Amino acid sequence: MKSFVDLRKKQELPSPRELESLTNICFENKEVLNPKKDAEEVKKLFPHTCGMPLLKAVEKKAKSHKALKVGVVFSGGQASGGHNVIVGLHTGLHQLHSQSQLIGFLDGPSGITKGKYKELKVDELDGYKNTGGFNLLGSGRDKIETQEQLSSALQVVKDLSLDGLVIIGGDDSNTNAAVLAEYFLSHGCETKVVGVPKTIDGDLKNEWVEISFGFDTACRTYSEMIGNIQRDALSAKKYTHFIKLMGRSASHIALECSLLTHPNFVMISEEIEKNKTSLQQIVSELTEMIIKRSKNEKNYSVILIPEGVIEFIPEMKELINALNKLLVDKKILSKESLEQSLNKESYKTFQTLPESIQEQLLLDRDPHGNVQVSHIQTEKLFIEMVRKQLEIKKFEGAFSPVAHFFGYEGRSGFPSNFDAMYCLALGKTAAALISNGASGYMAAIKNLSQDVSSWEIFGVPITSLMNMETRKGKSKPVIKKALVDLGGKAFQFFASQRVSWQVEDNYLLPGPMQFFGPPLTDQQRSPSLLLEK
Ligand code: FBP
Repeated sequence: MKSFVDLRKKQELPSPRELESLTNICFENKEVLNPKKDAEEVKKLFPHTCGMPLLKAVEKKAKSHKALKVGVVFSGGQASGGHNVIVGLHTGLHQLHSQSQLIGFLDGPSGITKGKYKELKVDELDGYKNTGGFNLLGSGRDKIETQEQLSSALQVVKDLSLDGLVIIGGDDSNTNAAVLAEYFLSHGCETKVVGVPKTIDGDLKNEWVEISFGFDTACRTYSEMIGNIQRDALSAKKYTHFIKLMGRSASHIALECSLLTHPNFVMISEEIEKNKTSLQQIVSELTEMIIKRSKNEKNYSVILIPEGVIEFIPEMKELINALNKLLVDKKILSKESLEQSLNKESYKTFQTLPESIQEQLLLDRDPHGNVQVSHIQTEKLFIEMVRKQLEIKKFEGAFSPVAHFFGYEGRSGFPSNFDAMYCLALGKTAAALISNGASGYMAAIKNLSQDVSSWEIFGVPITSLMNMETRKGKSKPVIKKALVDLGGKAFQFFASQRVSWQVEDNYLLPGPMQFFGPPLTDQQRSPSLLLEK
């Protein structure tokens, strides 16, 4: 008997009509796309790649193509579907010419600068089709930005005579793709650089990129677990579940999971920031809900907390910024020295926090100088603060909190059918863009809420998605992170429902993802993608 894994690896999924054979498509120039903000500054930094046209794939009579040699790299956190991007890229390159070669750089962008790579052949790739994770090549969070790194990358792609380089990554990695494309062009290097939009966080999205790959799988994985917990809560009727969900900044994952599961309480960081809601206000709202439910004999609830929420709570943001600055200035941070180093307000905020959270805030930062939000136990912070508040209110009901963190388990599972099809198509689009000589472009597919046969294939100039932002004290060109749009249809729908979710139990239990059989209608597309279209 064949195992699930064997069947899944062999499963054929439909492809957009235009990508059935890459010998039959070319790209038509559409309107020139300039950055919507800071166009002049971006143009100065990207003289060769700013002001390029949008490219749209159109069918044409088949013609012969030359063999291509292309490199590919994973950059940043895992997201399900990455292996299919590589399978799609390999398939596309081989449709163009049977002698094409695909080179995989190992362990992320440092694999490019250090020249660590392996050739990817069909036999090996067959074992990775429709699987999650990035273990075919490994990944990393290094950037290629110093002069030394840029010139090493140039030397490596020249030594390998690469026609193209595909960078599979999020906003920062695609910014890096644009930097490399510009650098290669300004040094007379023929290697075309193309980016592919990846991140479970869902914050790489815009007019052209409707969704990043990995988001759908991550949200369905978390939602299955949330649904299971909801059923457990309904059965045992005794626990209050505080579930922190991954998503470094934006709350797209929390919003999507709430649309899929209808929990009792959901924090949306962007709304907290807009309304300047304080930590104490959030705690009071939660406490009120717990008391109200307890009066209705519901000593259980399910609460979703986005990973990045503390950086959106005004007084916490101020405190974190002050601590970050002290760390950048290399001031040694001990709890004892903080009274002198922080202003009065921030010190007061710090003191209201449970000891374990105080310690986590003083821990080391990531390589970009950010607090490692996935390491801060926000779920425990809320539990402690709600417990205190309930004591103050002399609550007589039962409060038995359980803390959960759903994060890494959502990034490397078998991709949903949507992510699997989307990624194969993104890989083929990247191959087609390189074969058409495009550099500094991101592979983009529109019409994703529709049937695959009507998906539309584009190349979007990455510079058109950029603006200038201050990073580590310096003004830098970057792709703007897309936060939850509070005026958007997905958030508005959620906002219209959430009050009833607090009191009644409208839990949805989505169950596990389905991979075989007729598509289940509720699993075909992400609810926020459908609502926003
Ligand atoms: P990417 O933006 O690189 O896709 O990664 C997102 C993410 O999964 C966040 O949700 C999370 O905060 C972070 O990575 C965790 O990073 P790490 O894997 O370095 O612990």
